[in-house]
Amino acid sequence: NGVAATSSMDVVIVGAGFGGLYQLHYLRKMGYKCKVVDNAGELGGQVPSSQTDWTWSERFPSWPELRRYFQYVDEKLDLSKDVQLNTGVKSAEFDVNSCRWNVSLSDGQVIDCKYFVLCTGFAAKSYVPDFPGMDKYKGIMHHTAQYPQEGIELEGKKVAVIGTGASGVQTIQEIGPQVGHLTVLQRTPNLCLPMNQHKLDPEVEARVKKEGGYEKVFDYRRNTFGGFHFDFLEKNGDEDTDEQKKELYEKLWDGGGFRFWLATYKDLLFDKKVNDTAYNFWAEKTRARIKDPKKKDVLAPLLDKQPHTFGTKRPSLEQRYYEVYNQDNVDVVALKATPIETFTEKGIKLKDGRDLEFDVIILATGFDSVTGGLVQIDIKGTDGVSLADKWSKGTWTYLGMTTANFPNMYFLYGPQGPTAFANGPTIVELQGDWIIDAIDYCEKNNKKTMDATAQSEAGWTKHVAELCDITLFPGTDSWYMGANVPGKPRESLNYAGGVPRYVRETKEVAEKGYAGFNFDAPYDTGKL
Ligand code: NA7
Repeated sequence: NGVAATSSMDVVIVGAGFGGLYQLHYLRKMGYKCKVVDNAGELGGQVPSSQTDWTWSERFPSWPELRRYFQYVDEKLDLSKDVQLNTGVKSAEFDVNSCRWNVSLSDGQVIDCKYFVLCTGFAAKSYVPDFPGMDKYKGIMHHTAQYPQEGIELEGKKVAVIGTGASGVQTIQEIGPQVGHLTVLQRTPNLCLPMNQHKLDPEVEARVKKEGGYEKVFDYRRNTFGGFHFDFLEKNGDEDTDEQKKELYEKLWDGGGFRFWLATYKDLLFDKKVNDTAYNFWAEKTRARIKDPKKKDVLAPLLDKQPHTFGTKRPSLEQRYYEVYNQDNVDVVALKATPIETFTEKGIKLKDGRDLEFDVIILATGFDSVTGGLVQIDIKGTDGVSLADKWSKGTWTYLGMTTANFPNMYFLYGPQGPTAFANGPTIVELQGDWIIDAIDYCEKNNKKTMDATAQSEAGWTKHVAELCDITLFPGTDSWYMGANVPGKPRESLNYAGGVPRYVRETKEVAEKGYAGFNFDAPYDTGKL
């Protein structure tokens, strides 16, 4: 629309995490001219995947190891030459005349491209609550997503952490042993599970690789509910006696990671009574680790005071989280009983009159998850309506990868896909392949545009809601339901049907010649 493009591409990809780099690698291999842009100063961002000639040293790798992995993949696949870092997308507009996207970057460049692929991840926009008096505070304050890379000297300091999601838990267990005094301000306890972190034996890893073990795992993952290398059992909770349940729970607990959540009875997330047995087991295990009876009740309440149904918020994986609270210099404030009255120049005043002073406040308050990263970019479709406006009262997608009136635009790891209940790399590969195939289909068949119909996105949106409504998820306030950010529409942001069903449904659409999409639809060019 009269915008002078400074360069022309087949595909612009937003985000240089695993999702974006996957798109770049395969689309480029197929001959498409691609460019990746990312706000960040280095590649990375999401969890790694299947570069099988890399040897991981730990079950859950640290950031330095992830960074080395990305450097390795970058060198091997020569990715960086098509990646522009430290650059954001300011806006993107679909030109109905040329049927191409004009993508405006923060450095002033405008790229015109046929396909616009958003791989921003589900946590691209951080969320900071509007606490009273926040601007009065004169000390050091950071959201976890903007925490300085070089770190902050915390030894001997009085520190507050607000929020106990995955970021809060990780922060608390890391800094607890370093700081002078730590106050955790917790609104809702996190039903954390043992990470069971351990070193990987390079010899064992080498053998597994040689025997094709990695490929087997990658194949298997596509057939499990969460895209992990384990799955729900074939039985419901009431098929087992209490003793059998206990035995199973012990086994899952020892296995660590998400097993206790996603490798258990298949009705855990459907039947509250079965769920309660898991909650009780969790509470017993966790309470045993906390010495102070008051802290016990705040961090791991008994069932009659349970904060939410087990597993309806993402349980975080912890290593020594609960032991940190056994230190004398660590306090926890239950914000529901004792809310924040105001921030002050030196710290935080609570409603019970306590005036706490802090050198550092860490806001582990999460993200405007799943949709926030997409709608914060000013994207305008065929009718000039922005994505933010289109989704202001609720999210509409087809297959969790496209949305009507935004032709040739795809997103992955976003709303209405199996994003939050599932393993990131699995989803990024499955959706990534689907998007790559769709682009290739358009090119091979000389299609100028591919756009979801209003009807098909209405059908998918209803389907996603129905899949969620029969589970226990809607009963809990969580970012899965858009309920963590005041004013955000409450809806299922995630596809709760599991990975295999999602794969089947999306594949079927492709096999039917991309049923539910309009190709080369005429747009109102405003010329009549
Ligand atoms: P999360 O998991 O959304 O956690 C945010 C935390 O911040 C959570 O404990 C919230 O309590 C708390 N929070 C949010 N708003 C407030 C206010 N107003 N007052 C007090 N506390 C508040 O974000 P993370 O960054 O930890 O993790 C994001 C995901 O990344 C995670 O799920 C993993 O998949 C990886 P609440 O529970 O809402 O009461």
